[in-house]
Amino acid sequence: MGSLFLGLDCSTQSMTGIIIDFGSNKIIYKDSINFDKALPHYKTQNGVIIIDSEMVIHSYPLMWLDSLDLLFTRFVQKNLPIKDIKEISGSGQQHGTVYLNKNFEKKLKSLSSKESLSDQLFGCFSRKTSPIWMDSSTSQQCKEIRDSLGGMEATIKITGSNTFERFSGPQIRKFFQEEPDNYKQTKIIHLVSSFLASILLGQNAPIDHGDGAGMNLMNIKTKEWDPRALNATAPYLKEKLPELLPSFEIIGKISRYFVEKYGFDPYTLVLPWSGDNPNSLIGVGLIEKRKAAISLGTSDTYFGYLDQLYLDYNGEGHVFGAPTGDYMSLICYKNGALAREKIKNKFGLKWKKFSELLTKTPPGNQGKLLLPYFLPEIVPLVLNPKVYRFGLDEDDLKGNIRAIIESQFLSMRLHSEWIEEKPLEIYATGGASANKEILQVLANIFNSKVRKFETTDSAALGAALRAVRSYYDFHNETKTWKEIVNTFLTSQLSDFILPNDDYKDLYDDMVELYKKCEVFVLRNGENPEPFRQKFIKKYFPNE
Ligand code: XUL
Repeated sequence: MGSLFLGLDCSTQSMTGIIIDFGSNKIIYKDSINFDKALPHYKTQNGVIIIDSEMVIHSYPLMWLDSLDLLFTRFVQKNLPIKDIKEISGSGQQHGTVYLNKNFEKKLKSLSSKESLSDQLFGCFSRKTSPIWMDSSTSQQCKEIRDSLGGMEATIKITGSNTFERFSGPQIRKFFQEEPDNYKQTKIIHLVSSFLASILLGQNAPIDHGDGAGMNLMNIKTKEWDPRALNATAPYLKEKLPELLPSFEIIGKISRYFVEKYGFDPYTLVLPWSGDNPNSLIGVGLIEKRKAAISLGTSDTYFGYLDQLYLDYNGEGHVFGAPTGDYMSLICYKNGALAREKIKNKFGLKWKKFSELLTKTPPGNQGKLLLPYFLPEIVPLVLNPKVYRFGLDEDDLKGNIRAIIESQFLSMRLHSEWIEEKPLEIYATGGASANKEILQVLANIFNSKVRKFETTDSAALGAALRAVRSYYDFHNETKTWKEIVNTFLTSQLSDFILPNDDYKDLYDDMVELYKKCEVFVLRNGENPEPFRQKFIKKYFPNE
């Protein structure tokens, strides 16, 4: 042993750490601190606090700090070779912002290993909670910023995305408008990723180009803060933002706090953290075109690697920086794991039974369909959550199980059409990717091969692999991304799930049906019922 790398991931519901040994291509340790369970005094539900209905959703930066201390305490208890860790990087849920006052950096530089991070940094916040990606309360600010930038197309051209409620810029504007004094007291605004990188480093860390692109503040071409976007958002904003940096540039060595408290080597290098999706791109080895990944976590995301900038002028998708220095495309759904759980829990099922029942209904679900807006949705934009059912009874156990899974993948297929290239292969990751039955539905709907990995924590793994790449680069021993992901991930691969060609036409038609239902409900389109009846007649003539 000797070349160990640590990848951390502060996701919506937990803090995960993965230590890999690049010499032997093995994950030597993996652990996760679940916020609700391990830190119950914060009273979060699924890692978040609902401040106002389902629109204002925040979390506690202090809780993330406690989880980091807790994770490293476990490393010590397990006698892990912490000293052999050469470099650390991390991953954060994207878009969330952390607001810090003038005490932050001073305190960070003088942390005592005798006390916890949260006790020492308690007084350093100009806002106690952080709005996170699930927050949908900034429609007004989105409009104001978009108008000021010259409309949707101009906004997409400048920042890589239309303005979105969860993006950091609109969230910062809302804070400035609603709490001007606290905004004034704010010395620095971090993303979840750069906040935690700062903690490891002991001083303010930069925001990387991957996560920076999810703010509506970074110019997607120059990868610098865009003065027009800054002006449209809040005054004196540039002074309050860290610098932007490529995600592969090492930013320094680990802070003394972690050396003294947990036994890290003082020469352990730190790489900028990035967002969970850019990290996952590497964690599943997506470094070439014609492949896509689907992450089935708290949020469901569909993303792919882009070798050049390619924008979605429909305004639903995003372009972020990729850790390779290129770009990535992404669409994001809020009704991911929590929507699947709503159906599972409604019928009091365990996942095993849920999967078993999923195989008991035919693809196409006899024309039964639902639109799964249990929570406000991002794609398509739905601010008033409601579940719409077509030919499906609310109490139909098996029908609802298939309907929720089919609806999620039909929506992904429909709304990823802007990426133009049909993926030849889809890499699946995130908690629900452990479920083969769900992945079979995915393979059939996209008519594409699906690759399932042994580890579902691609964000933490991606962070560790990014650390590998930059470490060797730093030591003038360049390894290509291909070499790194192929060497490491080949040993992690588990299964291929093949599509069943018999269902190709059925799902081609069902995407159309799904689209009609969506347009009917959300945009006053024509009634989809005649089309649905035709679909039933064609594929389920005996019903
Ligand atoms: C991506 C997004 C989510 C969060 C949380 O744009 O909002 O995927 O990163 O996972």
